Amino acid sequence: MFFNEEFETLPRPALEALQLKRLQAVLERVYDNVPFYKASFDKAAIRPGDVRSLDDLQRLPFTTKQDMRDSYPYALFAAPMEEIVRIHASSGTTGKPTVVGYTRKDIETWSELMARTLVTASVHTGDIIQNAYGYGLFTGGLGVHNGAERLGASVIPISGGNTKRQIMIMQDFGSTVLTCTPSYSLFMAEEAKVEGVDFKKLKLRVGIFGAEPWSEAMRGEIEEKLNLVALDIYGLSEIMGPGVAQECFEGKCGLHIWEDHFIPEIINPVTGQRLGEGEKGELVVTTITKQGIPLIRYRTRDITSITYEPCICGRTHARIARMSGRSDDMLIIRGVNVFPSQIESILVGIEGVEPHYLLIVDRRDNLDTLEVQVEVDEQIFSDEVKVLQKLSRRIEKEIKDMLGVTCTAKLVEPKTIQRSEGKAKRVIDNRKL
Ligand code: DLL
Repeated sequence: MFFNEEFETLPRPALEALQLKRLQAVLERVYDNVPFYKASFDKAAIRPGDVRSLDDLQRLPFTTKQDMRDSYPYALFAAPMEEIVRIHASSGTTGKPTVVGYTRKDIETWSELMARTLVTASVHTGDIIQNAYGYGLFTGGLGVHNGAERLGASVIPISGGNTKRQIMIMQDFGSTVLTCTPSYSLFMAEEAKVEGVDFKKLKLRVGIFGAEPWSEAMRGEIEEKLNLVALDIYGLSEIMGPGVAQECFEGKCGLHIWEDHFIPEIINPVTGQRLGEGEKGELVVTTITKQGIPLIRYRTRDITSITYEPCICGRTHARIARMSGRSDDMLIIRGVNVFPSQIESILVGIEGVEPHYLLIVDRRDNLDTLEVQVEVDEQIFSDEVKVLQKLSRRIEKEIKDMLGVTCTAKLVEPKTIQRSEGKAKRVIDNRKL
């Protein structure tokens, strides 16, 4: 099933020709309209006209989150304010948010790409989408919403939060599709259990989960608890919002990144050199159709790899692997690089351990320490101390064996780790304080 078959299945030579044409146009646009780009291209001694092939893209400088912060709020906009019809922002962990603006055409493109994304996840007219991504400055709610309307599916704009009402609505309205963060879906499952609601009796068939890192193990857990097919959706406000890349229902193996609008590259985050197919590194994206705030070689900080192998769904667009973390979320504990998602995979694989955890990093006597707080199920928690100790030792050993990092595991009572209705907070790093 396609939303726009012609573009979703463009043979690679045609896709690349289109990319080059669009790239050249966007470079002219930013050079003429955004002083930041004029300065950065001039500094690199490159003019838009010098880019004659897709390979030439590598000669252009990167754009970073810091560049966006320095341009707060509007200095990177390439369209006059009279043409901007929507403004979103993503709240950073520190300081001011990152601001993005959309022209009317940008909103149309986003809606079209989000509709394509939903169809890629098997959504069709007649489906009832319970959209529990937050509505507001965050792009999740409105992004999915516009795509659902563009597609012609029924969308329930419930937004995040009020979990009891979510459960009621999914039963009474017969929601067939759930869209929210993966952590929130598990919170809903918990709440539903307390209320005696059986997901097997609900109509939900597919969940489109993203906006935060999650693991393959967590997918298994969600699919079992919510009785649906869980698919991964990727996006970021700087580039557009949700709908930059989507895992297809048929293949369920990597996320198609919409290459007729975005050019992906994978780079070594330290050297900035481009990496080859299959190699893991930082995703860099160039937007080639955006008007409001086009970004050239934007460093997402997200770690993944890319493949151009054909996919059984028939789409020709490259696939990026599930994000394994962010280069800036990567914890370095006594010199060992660890992503929270790696710890999550280990925890979810251990019986009796619930997928709710918190990593607390500290420094004592100049040595880093890692405490892994994780919930265990009711039954284990009421077991004797010996059983609990054995489980803690097992978690510590598995983390040590698989990741090479020493930690202490602290088993906590069910439902004591703070739940999130949006993006989950998994790490408290006290070293920075
Ligand atoms: O999270 C957009 C979005 C909304 C995506 C709804 C998917 C669904 P931001 O708030 O700007 O935008 O956060 C973007 O979230 O750079 C990643 O680090 C992370 N992220 C998004 N999707 C995934 C995913 C939205 N599927 C940042 N897996 C990105 C892992 C993800 N991380």
